[in-house]
Amino acid sequence: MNPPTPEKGHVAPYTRPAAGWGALKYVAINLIKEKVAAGKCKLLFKQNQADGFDCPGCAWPDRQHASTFEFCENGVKAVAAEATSKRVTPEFFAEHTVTSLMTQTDFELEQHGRLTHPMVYDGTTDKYHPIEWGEAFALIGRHLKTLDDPNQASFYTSGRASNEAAFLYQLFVRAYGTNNFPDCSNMCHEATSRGLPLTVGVGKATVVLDDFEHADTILIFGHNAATNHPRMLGELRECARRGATIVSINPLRERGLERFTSPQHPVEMLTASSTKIASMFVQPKLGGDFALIKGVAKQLLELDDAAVMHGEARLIDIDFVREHTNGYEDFANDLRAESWADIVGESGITREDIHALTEVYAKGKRVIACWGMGLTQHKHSVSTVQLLSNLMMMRGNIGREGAGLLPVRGHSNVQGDRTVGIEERPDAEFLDRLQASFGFEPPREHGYDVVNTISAMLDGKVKMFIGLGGNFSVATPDTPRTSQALRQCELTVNIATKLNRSHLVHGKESLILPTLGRTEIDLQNGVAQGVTVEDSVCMVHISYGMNEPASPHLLSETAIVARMAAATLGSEKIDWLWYAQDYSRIRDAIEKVLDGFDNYNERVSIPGGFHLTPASRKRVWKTASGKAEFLVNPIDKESPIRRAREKYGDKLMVMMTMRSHDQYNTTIYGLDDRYRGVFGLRRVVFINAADLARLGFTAGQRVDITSVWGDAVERHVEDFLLVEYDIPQGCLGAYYPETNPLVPLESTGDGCGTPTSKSVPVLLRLSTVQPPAAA
Ligand SMILES: Nc1nc2c(c(=O)[nH]1)N[C@H]1C(S)=C(S)[C@@H](COP(=O)(O)OP(=O)(O)OC[C@H]3O[C@@H](n4cnc5c(=O)[nH]c(N)nc54)[C@H](O)[C@@H]3O)O[C@H]1N2
Ligand SMILES: Nc1nc2c(c(=O)[nH]1)N[C@H]1C(S)=C(S)[C@@H](COP(=O)(O)OP(=O)(O)OC[C@H]3O[C@@H](n4cnc5c(=O)[nH]c(N)nc54)[C@H](O)[C@@H]3O)O[C@H]1N2
Ligand SMILES: [Mo]
Repeated sequence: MNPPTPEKGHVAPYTRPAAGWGALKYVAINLIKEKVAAGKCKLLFKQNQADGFDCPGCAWPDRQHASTFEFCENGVKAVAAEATSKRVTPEFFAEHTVTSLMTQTDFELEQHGRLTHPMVYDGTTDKYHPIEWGEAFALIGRHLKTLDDPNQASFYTSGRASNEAAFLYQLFVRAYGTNNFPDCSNMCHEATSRGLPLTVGVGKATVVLDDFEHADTILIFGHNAATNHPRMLGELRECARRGATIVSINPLRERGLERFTSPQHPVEMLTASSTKIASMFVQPKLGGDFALIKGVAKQLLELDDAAVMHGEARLIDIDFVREHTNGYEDFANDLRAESWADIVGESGITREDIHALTEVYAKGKRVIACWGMGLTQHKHSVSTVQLLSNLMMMRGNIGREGAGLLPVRGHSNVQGDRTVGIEERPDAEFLDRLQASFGFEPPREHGYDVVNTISAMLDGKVKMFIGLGGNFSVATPDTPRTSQALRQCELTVNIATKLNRSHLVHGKESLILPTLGRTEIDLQNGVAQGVTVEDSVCMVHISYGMNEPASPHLLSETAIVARMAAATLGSEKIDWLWYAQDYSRIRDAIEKVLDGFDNYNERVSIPGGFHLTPASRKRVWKTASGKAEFLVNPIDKESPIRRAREKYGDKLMVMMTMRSHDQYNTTIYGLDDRYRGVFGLRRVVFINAADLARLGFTAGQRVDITSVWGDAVERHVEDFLLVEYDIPQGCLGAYYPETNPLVPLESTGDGCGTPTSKSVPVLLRLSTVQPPAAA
């Protein structure tokens, strides 16, 4: 993990609207800092265009790929980071031991630039040395072939991998014999992917972008759009200007949802005007959404009861409920029995405010509910997502124009990767079809997810790790234990564009395999290949790289996967290299195995691609009963947070770990979190003024943070600056990944296995680390 280096920054409230000139300035700074060659700047304007590449930034959809350049500060950062002219060469590795690189921060590691050669670790020199590609694949094949059991290897995927690379990867891994597919989704929207199928049948969005043009009410739960999906603000701006009601349900009043100056609108830029986005802010306690949504549902029911009594129009869409759903009576009875005291106590929202939110919801004729990590990284995330879905079902807000569910996905192809088979719990039908198409018996036993992979490594059950992208050692919880787990492996392999800490926290043997980014031209047999992704609203589109590759030695992810497979399994049964020579062959194979991909090659060649329409959008319910299900879940009185509170009283604080404005997950671009008014600092902890007073601290003091999970493992991080902030009492905010050492591996969401990184029980004490000398 990062050594605590003295940080010299400052805190100053941000008073301007989100985006606008502030964002433009940052774009220019990024391009200069990354030394992006002038010719490449024009490529930024090809982002998400009909003939351009798909932004590797996030999974937010775009309008038909045909609008004028959709400006997005963080998309530009992602592209600039990939297009940087800085290089991590064999000479760089010759100059640095791995031990010395470990002392650098994640920010510093990121600054070295793009990897250029395949490298192998040499324990005698503690350095990485160049290796020929062929030798690297042979080493992987040798290791995989000598394991006693295929389940001793685990195969990670980060959500940038294309459908083509991911499909071939899962084919290789299943032909090899395991379902060990940990992926970033396990730490991200897993609660959505596990929760929604049980209520509406499919774990995906039921809306498309056009629905925003018809919605009159938009509920945004636990999602920081201005930073993490900036293009979404453009959509919200249009909604706000049309008069739609936008509600932010978030412990923080995130700046971007207050006011927004659209970089797409010159008049707004020139006149320094802005659009007010959210008209209502509801600030629940961390993890309080379940109780809050239950309160809204209960209130809605009470209002509906009153309407029935007075012979007025009902608030429940009873036709929808009767025709399309199951379990409504049990659900309603549970709501009636729920105590208001528990609802108010657990949510941190007053009865009046719950009433006000219910009125807004009930007034909406077409409501979209969006959510992000604020809902999915808690113990009760699966039931929270289901409850939200039930609330939407009460008013028939699913499967009609302008209304529906929208889980806002993170990585640009995290959803597509799951669709094409990156799934540790594959369904039988998918495996049957793989078997029929490829003639091997795929393993049926479920595999390890992220957390189980780490535990299995610690237990010596997993000995080999391959990462298709990502930064496993840093993105995962319980950092020191995860590091230990990786170090115990026989071989770790990372397929990556840039150097990161997971390359340094390695197994006994280790490979770094450098790959093309999505913005780069991918030639196979002299023909440029496109790759496809699925965005947050299930649109599948193709993307062609436009930049020269960062090094002539790079291979594409698809080629790397094919060559690993050939070196391990041979090419008699499946001709791996044939697939990698022409990606349209992989798309044909996907079409055979999966529904919805008919004429895949033809349909992705149309600008904008095609919609992989989920059945729930058409009010077809792929549940066991064939109906949408109202599910009953209680407010949990046995949570680890409650137990910790009983033990530590009001000293116990609950901490969320979240993103600052200048990072992409574990990639730290800079040290500012502009909209939250933090500059040059990352080791900060946001705290309410009343808590500061109550705990006897003052803003500006430095604290050490200890997590109190209740096992024998000691978890703390040191030297964090207290920043007074508008955050509910008892709650803290700090940045990921610096605080990942505090997230216990065993603390996962019920029914999804996601680390509970938005509700960590912690204690604060004044830091024992000496403050840095005054500058
Ligand atoms: N620039 C940039 N873009 C990104 C990323 C990035 O790191 N940088 N990451 C990508 C990825 S993989 C993902 S998953 C997404 C993440 O995008 P987000 O889902 O926005 O993720 P976080 O930054 O973790 O922020 C979570 C938000 O949830 C709120 N929150 C925390 N706890 C609770 C709670 O209990 N209830 C409610 N209602 N709200 C809560 C926080 O205050 C914060 O506003 O963004 C994607 N896009
Ligand atoms: N405490 C805490 N932990 C969290 C979260 C949190 O909110 N709090 N969020 C979780 C979430 S939502 C997610 S999605 C995960 C993210 O986990 P990961 O997906 O594992 O992490 P990233 O930081 O996105 O991975 C960045 C690395 O990917 C590599 N890379 C970039 N582009 C490419 C490419 O095109 N191909 C290949 N092969 N490699 C590439 C680069 O080497 C870069 O260093 O973290 C999770 N961890
Ligand atoms: Mo994510």
